[in-house]
Amino acid sequence: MAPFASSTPRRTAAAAALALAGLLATAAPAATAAPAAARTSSVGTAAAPDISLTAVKGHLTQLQSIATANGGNRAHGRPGYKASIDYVKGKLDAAGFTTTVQPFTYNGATGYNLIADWPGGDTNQVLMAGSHLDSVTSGPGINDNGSGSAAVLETALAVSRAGYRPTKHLRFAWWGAEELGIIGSKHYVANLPSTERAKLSGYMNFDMLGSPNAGYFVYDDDPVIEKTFKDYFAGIGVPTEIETEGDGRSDHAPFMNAGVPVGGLFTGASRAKTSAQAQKWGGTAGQAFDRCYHSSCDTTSNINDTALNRNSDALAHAVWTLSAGTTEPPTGGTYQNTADVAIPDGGTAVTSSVTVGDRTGNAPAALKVGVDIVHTYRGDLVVDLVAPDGTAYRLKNSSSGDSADNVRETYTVDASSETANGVWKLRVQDVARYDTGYVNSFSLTF
Ligand code: DTR
Ligand code: ZN
Ligand code: ZN
Repeated sequence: MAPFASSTPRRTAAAAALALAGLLATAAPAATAAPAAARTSSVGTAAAPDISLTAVKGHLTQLQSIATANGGNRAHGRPGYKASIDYVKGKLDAAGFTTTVQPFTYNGATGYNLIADWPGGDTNQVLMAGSHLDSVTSGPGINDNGSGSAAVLETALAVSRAGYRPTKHLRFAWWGAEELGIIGSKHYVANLPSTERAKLSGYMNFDMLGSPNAGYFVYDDDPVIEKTFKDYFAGIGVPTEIETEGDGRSDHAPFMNAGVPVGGLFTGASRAKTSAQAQKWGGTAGQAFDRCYHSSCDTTSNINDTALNRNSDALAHAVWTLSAGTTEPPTGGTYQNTADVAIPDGGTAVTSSVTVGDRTGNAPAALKVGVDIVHTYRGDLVVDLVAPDGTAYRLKNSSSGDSADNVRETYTVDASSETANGVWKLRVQDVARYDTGYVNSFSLTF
């Protein structure tokens, strides 16, 4: 199915592609590693390797030890932060990355960003993945944000181990002083010449990936990056929600404000998990996603292994997928809704809708209907397209013998008797008991 755009029902014009270009970081390098040795390598493919949870947690153990040896934290301006930078940089230098330490000053203290470029790839299309490495002063910051930093680090090391040669140029980043107001990433973006900034094909942010009472939140910003993450989680049968704690609350904000396509993942902070979320994800309703948020108890014991594992693999999937080539958004008129809609088991029908408002005349004789339903027994499902005037077009009948999972199809419907503009609905009903699922996305292409 072609990549889609838009996480809310809206038309995607033939928007600018993700593919733009970039050069190495322009900060005055405090130190750089030797260029990568020649390697046997895999040419850009979209199949990311599994990211080892053990390896990611090994980095967390190191960050914990650093905090313990440096007053209990890894905060901006404290020795624990620079020691964290040195740890991450050492791993990347040994793996063949070209690293740059970008110093900045805030609150009278020197902070550092660490930028790691993977040699090769088209430097006119730079895909970035980043996380803040600093903690608050009150604790070691293992979930916030050792988890994101360790997952980004291990993914970068996996790129090196694979000798991966992506079409795009890969750049990884660890930011300083996020906890004081997203200071490090703001400094990086502000000091990146506009010609370099325009070459960033996307920035993905990973801040808190292992919250003990985890939720699975996907940033609702660039639609192509969002769909890459949503498809990954749908593929492992994990429903996601869009991240709503606030667009400006982490290091993707300065990139977004500069017009760079952004996305990311988040497992939740101080907000309490609702009962509906607990039903969907497990965990405890009424309890914060991370009860140790910004506290001294944010240690290596404050990690949900399953959440960290899933998010680390989703991170790698996005790096591989989005760097393997130019991701062209769909041309023509594609309208899509990616909001998850739970389908009651053996219950009433539910709908996902898209509103078309900028077309003229009737719909085409070959209207493409993209259906993505995650379900454990697709034979239970009856699926219809309902036109704005209420006319129903049967896309799929129930079939008791079809026990396979999921409905991921593009149907072609002769909708030439229907006016194009209006609210189109995908109607789904589960007509038999004991299997469950949800609508992951619905799209129309005219
Ligand atoms: N500001 C982050 C935690 C945080 C809160 N809401 C969001 C939304 C998206 C990413 C991160 C966050 C911090 O304390 O580091
Ligand atoms: Zn924080
Ligand atoms: Zn954070």
